[in-house]
Amino acid sequence: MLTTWSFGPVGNDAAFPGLASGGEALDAVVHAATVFEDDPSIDSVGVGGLPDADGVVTLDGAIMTDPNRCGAVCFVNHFANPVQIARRVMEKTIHITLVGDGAERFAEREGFQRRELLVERAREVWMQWRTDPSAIDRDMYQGWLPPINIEELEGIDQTKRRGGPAGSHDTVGMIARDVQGRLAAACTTSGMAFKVPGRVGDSAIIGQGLYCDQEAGAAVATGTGELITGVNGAFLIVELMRRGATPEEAITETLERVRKRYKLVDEHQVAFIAADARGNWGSGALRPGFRHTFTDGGGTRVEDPGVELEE
Ligand code: SD4
Repeated sequence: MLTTWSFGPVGNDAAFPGLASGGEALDAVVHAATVFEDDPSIDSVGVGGLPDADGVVTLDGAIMTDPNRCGAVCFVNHFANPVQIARRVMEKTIHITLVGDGAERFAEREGFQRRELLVERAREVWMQWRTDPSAIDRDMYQGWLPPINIEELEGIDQTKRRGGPAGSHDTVGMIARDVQGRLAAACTTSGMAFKVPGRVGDSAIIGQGLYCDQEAGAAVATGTGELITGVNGAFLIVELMRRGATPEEAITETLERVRKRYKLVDEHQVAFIAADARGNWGSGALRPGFRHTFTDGGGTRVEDPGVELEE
């Protein structure tokens, strides 16, 4: 199992025993995603996620094993486990993506329980942001605290330290490979903190935040969604692997595309994890600060990525 960020052990360690005893990769990524989503101390997914500019927490999540086997939900704000709901969309409907009110009514019909997603700590951070955005500890949230509008983006001090620190929390993406060699990918997020209400990022869009094809491999993204969307990041990585690139080569080329095509500011970060169909895997980030969590029979390790494009 390969998971984005350094808080990966809590999900990997819960899901890996099932994988090791012959369970399906798909079950493992759903299990891990649920653990992250239910943990209120992780402020970028599920319960405890930071809200949008209006103080409302909205979640996006998706799951995928193959082009004809994927599901997603976006803009869910009364249910804590978007990846589980995405799996139901995949298994029980002819559709791939449900959003907003329709996704919530579907979840309700499927028996999911409504839950309050905004926890006190997240509400306090939001209040602080609303009162004085400059008082937010940008070091802590660097990498995913967005410039909200073009004016702010233009005003950002380009000399500030770039990228997110090792401890920063972010969207959780997971790739699992089971004993039969089947791959599955999942991605779950509360999106950018204090985003413009209605904004949906890359995480639950098939091809952008995640992609999986048993013939080629899987990739999952984290970071500033707007930079990932425009290059179809996860899809691009899988297609490069299909043509023979290693996971690290495919990630490097995709990160270079992002760097070339966007005007990057201090807050921007993009990172990917990827695995090919043969079981090779890798990770990479635009800037320092990203770490992945890898679990196999030898245990769980939180490690620096193989690629960091910028110092
Ligand atoms: C998004 N990629 O909504 C997600 C969130 C994230 O760094 O990973 N932020 O843009």
